[in-house]
Amino acid sequence: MEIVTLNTAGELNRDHIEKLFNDDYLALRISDFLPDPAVRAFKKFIQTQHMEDYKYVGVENGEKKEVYLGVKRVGRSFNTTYDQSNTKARDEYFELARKNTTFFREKVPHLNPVDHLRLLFDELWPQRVGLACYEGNKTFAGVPRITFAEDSPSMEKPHYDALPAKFKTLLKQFSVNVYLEIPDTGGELEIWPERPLSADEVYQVDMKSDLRQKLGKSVLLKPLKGEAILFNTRRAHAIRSFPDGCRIGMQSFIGLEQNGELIFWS
Ligand SMILES: O=C(O)CCC(=O)C(=O)O
Ligand SMILES: [Fe+2]
Repeated sequence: MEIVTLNTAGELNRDHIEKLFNDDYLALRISDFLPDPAVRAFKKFIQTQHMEDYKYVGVENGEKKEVYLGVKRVGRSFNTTYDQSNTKARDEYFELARKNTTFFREKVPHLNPVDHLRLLFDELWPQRVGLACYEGNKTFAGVPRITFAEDSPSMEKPHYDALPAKFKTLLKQFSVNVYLEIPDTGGELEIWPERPLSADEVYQVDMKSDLRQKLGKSVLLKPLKGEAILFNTRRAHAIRSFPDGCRIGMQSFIGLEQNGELIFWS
């Protein structure tokens, strides 16, 4: 399975997107997606912001559970709204979604790399492309994710990401990460080149089981500063631990809907 690397955002075309969606690629890498001055500006801003634990929602012993996999985030993520009886969490997510989008634009005078990718996809993809919308509210896309060396061993646990079917039945789900800081040693993105699971299958995987032992051989990708990497999040993936420093990226999911439309959200 191929890993394709483009030198610049300008090289991206519709064929690459089709091949990514068709799972012909294990990953699509775009070098220098975010120019250096912008990498520095986003990183500097993110490092001054309040951070919360970015809990992963997985299944343990048949029940949905939040698991801390070593990642912190700035702003909220949509998975905080998965428990639909918690209307407060949902309201807060959407309130912060608007606020954070505006705040980032005011504070960092560079094009947000996740917005940039969303625009590129909109220009190249024949169907509609846009932020995901739930109950009339637009989501936020481009959450900053931060991991410090001491928390990094928790990220080695393989996981899958899938929007629960109660929100939307997506054909496929991908992720884009744009990297602002990568430790010198370790911090690789690890992907298992196996058949992507369905959303339902993802929620049958027990996070307590030793997934690493069950999965076959993986592929390691060492991200570069300013690079964008896209991959199918219904394939098992993990991040390798690192002894020093921190790892910072900005991330959005990309959902391929049944009708070919694309939605972005974090
Ligand atoms: O930080 C990364 O390299 C990958 C993050 C991840 O797990 C995801 O985008 O789903
Ligand atoms: Fe993930």
